[in-house]
Amino acid sequence: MALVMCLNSMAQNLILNPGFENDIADWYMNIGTDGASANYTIESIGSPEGNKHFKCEVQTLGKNEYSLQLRGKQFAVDETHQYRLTFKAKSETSGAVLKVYIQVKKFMAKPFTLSDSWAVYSHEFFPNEPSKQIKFNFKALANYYIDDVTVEDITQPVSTFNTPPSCVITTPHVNAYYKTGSAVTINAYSTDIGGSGLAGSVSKVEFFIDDQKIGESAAASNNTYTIVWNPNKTGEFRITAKAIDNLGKSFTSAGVLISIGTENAGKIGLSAGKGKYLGNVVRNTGVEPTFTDFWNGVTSGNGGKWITVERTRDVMNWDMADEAYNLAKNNHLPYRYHTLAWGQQYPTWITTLNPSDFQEELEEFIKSAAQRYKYVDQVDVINEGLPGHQEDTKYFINGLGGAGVSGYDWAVWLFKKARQYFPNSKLVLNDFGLVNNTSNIREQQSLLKVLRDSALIDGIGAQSHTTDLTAMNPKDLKNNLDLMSISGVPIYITEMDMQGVNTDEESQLTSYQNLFPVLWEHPGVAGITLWGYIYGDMWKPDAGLIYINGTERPCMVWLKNYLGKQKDLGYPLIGDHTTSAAEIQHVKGYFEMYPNPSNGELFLQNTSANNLRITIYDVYGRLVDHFNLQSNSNVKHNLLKGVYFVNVDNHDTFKVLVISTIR
Ligand SMILES: [Ca+2]
Ligand SMILES: [Ca+2]
Ligand SMILES: [Ca+2]
Repeated sequence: MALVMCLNSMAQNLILNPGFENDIADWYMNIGTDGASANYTIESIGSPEGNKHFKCEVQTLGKNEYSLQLRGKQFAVDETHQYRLTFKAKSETSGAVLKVYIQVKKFMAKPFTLSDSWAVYSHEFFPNEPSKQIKFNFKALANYYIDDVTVEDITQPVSTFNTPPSCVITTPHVNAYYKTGSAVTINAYSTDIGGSGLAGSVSKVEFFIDDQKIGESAAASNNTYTIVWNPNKTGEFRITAKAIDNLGKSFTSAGVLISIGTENAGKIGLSAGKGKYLGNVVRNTGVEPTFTDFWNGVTSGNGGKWITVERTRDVMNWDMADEAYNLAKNNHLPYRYHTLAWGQQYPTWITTLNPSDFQEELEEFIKSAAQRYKYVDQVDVINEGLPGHQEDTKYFINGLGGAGVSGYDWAVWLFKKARQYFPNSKLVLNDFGLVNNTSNIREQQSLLKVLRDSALIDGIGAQSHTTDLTAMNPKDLKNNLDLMSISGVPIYITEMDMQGVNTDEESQLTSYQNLFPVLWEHPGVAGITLWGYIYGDMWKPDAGLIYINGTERPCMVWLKNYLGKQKDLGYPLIGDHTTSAAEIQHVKGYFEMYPNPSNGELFLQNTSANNLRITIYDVYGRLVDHFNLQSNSNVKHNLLKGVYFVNVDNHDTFKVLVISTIR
């Protein structure tokens, strides 16, 4: 990006009389009428800037933190710009807190703990109102000294660079399976925002099967372009989508490998047919027997981490990752690879490598993972790379070229290698502290911009563990998801767990009821992965949804009910059923049986005005049960794993598949 117009090279200080050189002009000193008292003076010895500085000698504190306050004049700001407040200060009482309000009406504040010698303090912010005002609050019984107050617009210069459009196929997922004759709905999320260039628009998205164009769409709903493909042959196919922006620049999505066959497709997980996957994690203890009763996406919690795979240099161990991957592969579920680069769980031998050896080893790890796992829907390329999150991210930063010209050369290296070796996977930047923290989102977006400019990013991974999520209010969560969406790529909720604010069933249920729908229904969220579900046997033990004996916690009962009520879109993880389309129609006329396949609990519902005689047989024709089902009523029946035939009124017989039984 050589062509950069330096619009902001002459940043202007928005504070009048910023260094108190005109004494107290343009500043107002407040002393509350609640008993607070202080001496406000201008001193002219020892100023860090110019010849004068401000001093507040606190004598008595008031009731409120704003009882003793120095405030400047209001100044206008652009709410889309970023600003930086800096000032010099000290207090003879080291550790005294100076709290600064940056607000006229809408609350914004930052406390600073002062040292006993002059130092520079700074804080960056995005205004949440059209005018701002700086207000220093003196909160301790101490002397405070202030000088050189500055607020500057630090918004990055506008670039003439045209960022390519994003394009991410959100459904079907990699490894999806359809029975011939089923329609395949292809959704591509595409925008022309989120890069360092000016925002543009998407003119159209073209769709391809094995590089043959099958159609295009110029109309988006919530940034999603859709076509329906009716495959007329069996086999494996590679779907891609190509977005073209208003200036003619294009980008072709990562591929999506799907297969079409003659066997029936499974209907797996609570969200089958409900438009998005709801996945879970396979822990070190292996695949939970009930996993596919509930979940239709898979991540290995630890198996894919570099330390697990290559604890000893060049000795690869994929056992744990294989187990999770095979669960996904065999059931046609989306698989998330977690993770290529994490500054916490990495082999210790990498810390002593020189950059060239480090790059060779890391590339070998990435290549090996990609070669071993063909059907990976998403890759967490970097995990927890935000500044301050994992100190040892430094090994990756130093080993991969540091910040460099882009500011993120090390990260760009990783995403380029991931793109090269995983051409059929979405590349995701994963971190915690996003759903609940706008500054972290902004920070992440400075890297996302660089990746968007190079078309290297397909998703924002927001971990959403209980510590971030459970106590949030729905409005803040919605706002933060909206903010994430301005990066122009889908959001993947990657490690969700919630234990409730009181760590009990009731508050957990409240958290689920308040927050899960915000995540699920947000148009920018492409899918959700939970981080465990068995109570006591997960990273956050109290965040479980089911007790070890199979009893569901209230949030699980609610979750099933909530998802059950969502509109049926025919994807994901649904294709044909164990009954034919004609049978289903007939069934629905007077009798319903669900879920099918079942996890052992089968609901039989008589929707007719007459009582029905129900008889259940197993595959050998042996009678399993028989009973009367009253008009307009339903019963829950428990069955062991197997295939059964349910006969209604000695007339219609329906097949039900029980794929496992609740323990
Ligand atoms: Ca001064
Ligand atoms: Ca563009
Ligand atoms: Ca190696």
